[in-house]
Amino acid sequence: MKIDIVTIFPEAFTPLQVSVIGRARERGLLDVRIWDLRDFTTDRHRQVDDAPYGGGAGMVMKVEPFFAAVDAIRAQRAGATPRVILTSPQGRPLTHDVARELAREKHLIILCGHYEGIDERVREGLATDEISVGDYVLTGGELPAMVIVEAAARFIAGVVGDAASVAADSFAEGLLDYPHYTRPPEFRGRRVPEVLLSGHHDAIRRWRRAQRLQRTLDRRPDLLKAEALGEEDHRLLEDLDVDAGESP
Ligand code: 4GX
Repeated sequence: MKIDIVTIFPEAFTPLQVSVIGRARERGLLDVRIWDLRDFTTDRHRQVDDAPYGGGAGMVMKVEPFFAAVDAIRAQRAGATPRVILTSPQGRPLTHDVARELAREKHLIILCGHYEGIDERVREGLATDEISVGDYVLTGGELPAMVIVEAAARFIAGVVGDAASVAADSFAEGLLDYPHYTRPPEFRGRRVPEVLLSGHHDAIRRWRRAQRLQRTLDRRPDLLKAEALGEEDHRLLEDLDVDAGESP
């Protein structure tokens, strides 16, 4: 998968050089290129923003550098037509399903905005998608761009070593994760739940499933997809109702 990111802060993208994404790039599963928007200005001051027509506070990002950058990217990356993503609080919320949909693309271009916003003609004439990473306001689109790369890349075959961990991912089934433990069996008076030390694999599987159901009911009932629940889940849920509010 090819991903091009257009930004006024190319140096902000070191997180994509490490860990799972860094390794995926080294292994050729992901080809990420960072483009400096200022390289596509034509004036002496390399100006990327200007005062808003109609007046008001703040600055607006200029339209021409974004079009010139996307033209250059398209020229260098022959092939399939890319999705062009603008990150903004006005966008479609990024979810598990949106990330998986993006991961099916061969080529993404992500445009990072700053200041009060971007000239509307970038949105109209260049962007195919506008995506938000959450209902809060950041100072720029760089972190949202990296969040989108992270979330989408996990769905590319081979990026995450264990494909089962992607399939069993919290949001794949509409259920939050179960609690995890490793050694020691007791730490400052807190014991690992006995069932996990029992070696009774079916009891462990049922306990984990019940924990996932309980946590989802407690914290994110909006995620529960009734149609995804099986017969055993309904039995576990009946038991949970009785124990509601009790700690594990
Ligand atoms: N999820 N921001 C973008 C500037 C901006 C405004 C409008 C384009 C259009 C954000 C978010 C976010 C702050 C990044 C404003 N660019 N992006 N920036 N939440 O808050 O994606």
